[in-house]
Amino acid sequence: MHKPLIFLSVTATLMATAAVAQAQTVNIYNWSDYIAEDTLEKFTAETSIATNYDVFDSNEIVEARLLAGSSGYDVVVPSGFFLERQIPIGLFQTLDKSKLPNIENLDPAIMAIVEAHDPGAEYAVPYMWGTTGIGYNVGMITERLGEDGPLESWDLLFDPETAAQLADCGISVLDAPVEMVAAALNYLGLDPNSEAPEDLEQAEQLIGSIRPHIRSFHSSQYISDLANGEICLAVGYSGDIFIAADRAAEAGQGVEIAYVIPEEGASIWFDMMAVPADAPNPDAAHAFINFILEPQVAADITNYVWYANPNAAADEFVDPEVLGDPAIYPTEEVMANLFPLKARSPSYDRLLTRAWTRIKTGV
Ligand code: SPD
Repeated sequence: MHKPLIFLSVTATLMATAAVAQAQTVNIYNWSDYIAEDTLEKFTAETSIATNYDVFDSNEIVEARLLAGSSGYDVVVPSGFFLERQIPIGLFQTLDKSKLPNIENLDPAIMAIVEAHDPGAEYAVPYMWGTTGIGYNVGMITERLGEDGPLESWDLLFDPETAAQLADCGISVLDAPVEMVAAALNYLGLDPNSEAPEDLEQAEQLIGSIRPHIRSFHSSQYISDLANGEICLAVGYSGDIFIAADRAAEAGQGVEIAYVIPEEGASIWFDMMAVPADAPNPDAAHAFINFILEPQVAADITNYVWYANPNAAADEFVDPEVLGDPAIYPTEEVMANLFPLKARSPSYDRLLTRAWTRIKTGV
């Protein structure tokens, strides 16, 4: 039996609308272990925009992709101190704030800090933020250093005698030259953002002095290595260490992981959502960014990855235990001990890259 013509026409229209909606895809390039399990699914359910989600674990990688051009990404999430130097060379397009009504949820105090990277939030808005400190295996470290070990200090890493005592259980540091050198400069009492070649030389010497005790340079592997007891100390990103601690606790093998912002201070950073100048689908990019700025969405991510979000309206949905943890949401006192990282100049970058290669290769 033939269907009535009107029925066929309505069906065809509905199918065409669904096809257009489905045809929209947003291509996202974000840090690994940095989103809740259901964030993308919920975004697609709410907007009918599909997602293509890739991950990276270093600012250098995302910068290289952007500089090569035609990355194919609609949303990328570099840290503020990289974004700051990527804006003037035209890597991003300005945000259309009329498509970001949820921007009003952002915390003015955080916006005042990221202003240094992108005045007026013309190109980017913050995604999550955190600190770079030390994660350690409580049992393994106290077994080697006793109860009086320098558990609150960068001595754990930068004091050659202490590092030597930990070498057998495994020390991992970030493969992130800016951050590792900044930590070393700060430990030496120098400006962590210094670009003076003689300061870099001192930092190189310091890291060189503990180089024989470092097992690996990696910026994401330490999560599972810490959780599995493969290493006992990692310089890492705050939330990543908490993820490791959570996985270790879930495994129930008695591995306890702690995160410390050392008393000498640590870097604080803000990862920023931006739209590449040649993004294939800027509309979908704005829809995604606006979705992340929803209070419940931001809180769900924080509750899953243990990084602070910049969304003031999200606080009521964040687990009180997370919100009240000064290692995730630093108190003013902790905050006073944190130093923001600044953009590096290209000429300093060349020196830094060479120094970092020498450090890693041990020559
Ligand atoms: N697994 C998520 C890691 C996020 C780290 N952000 C990088 C900050 C660089 N300082």
